[in-house]
Amino acid sequence: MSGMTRFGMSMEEDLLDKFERYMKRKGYTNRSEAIRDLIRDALVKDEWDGGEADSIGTVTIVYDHHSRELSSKLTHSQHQNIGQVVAAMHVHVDAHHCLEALILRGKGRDVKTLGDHIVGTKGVVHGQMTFTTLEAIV
Ligand code: NI
Repeated sequence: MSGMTRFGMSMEEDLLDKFERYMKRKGYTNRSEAIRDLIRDALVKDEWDGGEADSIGTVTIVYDHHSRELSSKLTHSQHQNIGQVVAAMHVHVDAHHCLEALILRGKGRDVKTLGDHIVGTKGVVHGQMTFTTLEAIV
């Protein structure tokens, strides 16, 4: 990490009030740290969109395991992309539902394509993906 540089910033009062409330809700006590986190988030998103950077995506899905075809499709997707699925955790949530948390790694574009495919598989009750890249933030 490089040294810190100070810089001034101007902002409308209304916007600052909203930002202060956002910081309080998120538990920030330091305005600079809150702004740094927002900038890191924007840079990660930008790199992700660029598609080439080494990226890590976390995909969480919930599905009904009674649908054999769905379980089989989801397992098939993971085996077909074995190099990109670096970890998988399966939790039996209740009598019907399973939750899977998958860690995907590869070029941003490829990770996003696979994650979107898994989340969008018909029968997935809920799914979401978060992502990060090291190049943008370290
Ligand atoms: Ni299960």
